[in-house]
Amino acid sequence: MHHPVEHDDLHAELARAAAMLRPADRVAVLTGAGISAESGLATFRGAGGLWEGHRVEDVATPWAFERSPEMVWRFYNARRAGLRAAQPNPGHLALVRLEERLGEGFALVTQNVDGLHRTAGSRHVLEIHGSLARVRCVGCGEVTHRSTEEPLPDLPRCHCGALLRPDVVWFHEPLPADVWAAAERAALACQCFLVVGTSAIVYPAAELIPLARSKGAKVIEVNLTRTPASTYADVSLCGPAGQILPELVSQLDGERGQGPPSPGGAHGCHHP
Ligand code: BJW
Ligand code: ZN
Repeated sequence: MHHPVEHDDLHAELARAAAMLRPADRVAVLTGAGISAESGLATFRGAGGLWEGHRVEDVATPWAFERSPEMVWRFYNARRAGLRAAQPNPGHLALVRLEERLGEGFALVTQNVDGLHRTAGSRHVLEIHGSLARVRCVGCGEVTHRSTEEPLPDLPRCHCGALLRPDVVWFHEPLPADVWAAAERAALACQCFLVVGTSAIVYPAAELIPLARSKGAKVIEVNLTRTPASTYADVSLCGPAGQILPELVSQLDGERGQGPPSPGGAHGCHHP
């Protein structure tokens, strides 16, 4: 279905966003599961957001792992397996181009544990919720790289005999202090803060948005729907990140891009 008015709106909003991004030489980006949706990876919330009938808040906790490490490992082994078929999409690649343009002035803070930003070629990536490609021993604390290409046992164990867990951040756990400190610095220092594909309800990640804004950064949001971050956004670009981000980054270089995203793809914001 064609919605010419909404497309004109999106086109005007894209131009406004590009005008905010173009003069900035320090840009920080916060991404969430939505940027990997077009790579075929499930998001946590919304349609299909349940896993074996559990909410993420019930699986991604230290207590779930104590009670049922088998259940928690089924969840993470399934996601590691899902990654084997997943490729970075044009949204990830557009952020690589943005970093190439900005160099040291670019920081990418991601809540995602899928590693797709690095696979795409992004360099300054801050993985504040950890990585599916690492395990950590609950006994001796050793952290080991375990490629997602390699299947793990149903209940993997450390050489010390204790259980291994995914090296990710569960609810009620602290974020890795050094990575989080760098994320805060990036949010405080940037002139433009781009928020992509996150429901913006998980803290402290969501705190970065008002933090950046409090220092005068322009906030640009890219999402299929409105979120709590929309309140802080100077521009909300409603549509799939894999279409919006390439268009936005192309406009920075003064390219015409490929015209407005195709009908049925990007369109007006849903109000959930
Ligand atoms: C598209 C799209 C397309 C779809 N294009 N868009 C302050 C206030 C209130 C609560 C708290 C607070 N501080 C702490 C809390 C508690 C808690 C919390 O935030 N709870 C909230 C739910 C209320 N936070 C914590 O517990 C944190 N820890 C902590 O604070 O510790 C304190 C402490 C200090 C000292 C000692 C001890 C403790 C930790 C939070 C960890 C979150 N972990 C998870 C799992 C990681 C591992 C894994 O991946 O399994 O992180 S939960 C899950 O949510 C995952 C995600 O990174 C995170 C955010 O989700 P995300 O990425 O936003 O995904 P979705 O699915 O929610 O949204 C997708 C979005 O994309 C949607 O908006 C779509 O519309 C959009 N979209 N397709 C563009 N194509
Ligand atoms: Zn160990």
